[in-house]
Amino acid sequence: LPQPIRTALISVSDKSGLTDLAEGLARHGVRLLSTGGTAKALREAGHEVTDVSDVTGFPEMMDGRVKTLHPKVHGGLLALRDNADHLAAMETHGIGAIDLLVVNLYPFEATVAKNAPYDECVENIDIGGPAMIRAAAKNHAGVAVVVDTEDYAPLLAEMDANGGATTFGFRKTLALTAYGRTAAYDAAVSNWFAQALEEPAPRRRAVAGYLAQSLRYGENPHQEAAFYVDGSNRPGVATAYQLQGKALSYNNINDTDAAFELVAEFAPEAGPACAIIKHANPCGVATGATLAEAYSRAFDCDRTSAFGGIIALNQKLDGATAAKIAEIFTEVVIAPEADEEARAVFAAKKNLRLLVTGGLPDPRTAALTVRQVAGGLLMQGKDNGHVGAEELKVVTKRAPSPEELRDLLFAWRVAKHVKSNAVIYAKDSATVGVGAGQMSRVDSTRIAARKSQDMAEALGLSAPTTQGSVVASDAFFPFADGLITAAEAGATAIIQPGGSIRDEEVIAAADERGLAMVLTGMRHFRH
Ligand code: 93A
Repeated sequence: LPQPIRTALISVSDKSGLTDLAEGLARHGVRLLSTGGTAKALREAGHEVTDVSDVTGFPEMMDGRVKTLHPKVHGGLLALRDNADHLAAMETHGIGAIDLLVVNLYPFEATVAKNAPYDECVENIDIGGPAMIRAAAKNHAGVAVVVDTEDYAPLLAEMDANGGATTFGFRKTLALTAYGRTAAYDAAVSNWFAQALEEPAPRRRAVAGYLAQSLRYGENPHQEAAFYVDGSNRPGVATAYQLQGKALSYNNINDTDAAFELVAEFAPEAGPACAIIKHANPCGVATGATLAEAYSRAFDCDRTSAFGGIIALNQKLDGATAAKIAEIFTEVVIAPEADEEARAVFAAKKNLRLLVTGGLPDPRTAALTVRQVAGGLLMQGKDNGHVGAEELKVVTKRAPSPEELRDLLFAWRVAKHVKSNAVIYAKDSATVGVGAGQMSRVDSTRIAARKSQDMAEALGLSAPTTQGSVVASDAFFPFADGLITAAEAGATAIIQPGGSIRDEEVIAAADERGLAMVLTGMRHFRH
């Protein structure tokens, strides 16, 4: 049955759209109750308002921590309209029914995002707001609850269509939105504690988010999709701003994230680096004397796959690099910044999306990753593992040369961002072959070598680019076959975790061929 709205309680931090809403409600003769700041704003706009403190008989106190937490408010929201006991209790205690609740919460997420001090974040944890929202949503049989300024117009349209009342279906949808909001809000608070404690706490914290962007479709056009923000953005974790190009798709966001996380492994102070991503795997990663050179070298790893790719850079995008990138079709370019010249070059490429982030995420920070499985979510701490040169264990007769060591560490960083089974060939701090996502390690080893051979032919080189390369394997070689394939392709050194029961066999195969091999003791599965 449509429920008429006679009394509304409005308590909003975000005052946008407030006067339009009040005018719409006034048209239907709705009586307004409000908290301090909201009541003031409404009066200034010429509306008649009753202060909640006049309803409760208590002033707002303790810096506003207690303003609506009172039986006269919660009774008015929770009482069942068709229950004789509830109506009698209202009568006895002088509680008036509240038919509409409009609340938007203290801006906790925005306060955290602007890097506010600890105490300010704590003060922005709204208590009374969520309590009212949850009460009103529970009582959706009789009460409408609005938590988003976007819902003001639909609410007024609903009331216009129903003579000042709302329908049950509409109130149910509002309740769905309301609990989604309070869940996301509490998840943001929980995430913030996890950050403050510098632990990802996958066993303890809540996971939820709020809608940031509706997407045209998901991985495929017949799949619905949306992008949710979980409120975990924090200093040191970059957020992207799109400077140009059409809206990002589901796959774009996924691939761009993979690209930027990978390039962030290369600190800008250590020199320019570039990663090119296709289907969430790199098809080229390189450093260079200039950013343009880093891009060219990354491009040369696999020019075929780079077409329509996502490019991530670890330094400010300049005009020369932009001009090189613009030579082929690219979906997205992401960089910490982009100079005027680069922006001008891309301005001519209407479809290319350019994103700037203001910085690079720190690959060592603790964070949480979430993946959905049937009936639940799998959570784990993000793979922020890192292995330095001093932690490597040389297991072969020959130790790697300084150049080999540099390339081994380079390849190892890349391996972490390649789907398992991951095998990466690298030379002079650039990938020359990437084997990703195969069900057997030896296949990844073969595919990467094969791709590099194709590339050498395409570039008109006399020797395969794997000649004199090094190889990283994200997990141990279960048999010697993968290592032998790599050696036959021209690799001279290997980095891998070790730990196979056949390690000795693998080490012997390396020694026989004069290869240097180091063990990391840490693996980088990515499934
Ligand atoms: O500090 S609170 O958690 N205590 C309360 O009792 C309470 N009631 C409403 N914050 C409370 N609110 C929040 O105040 C609302 O959720 C809203 O965000 C804000 C509106 O305050 P004002 O009308 O004074 O601007």
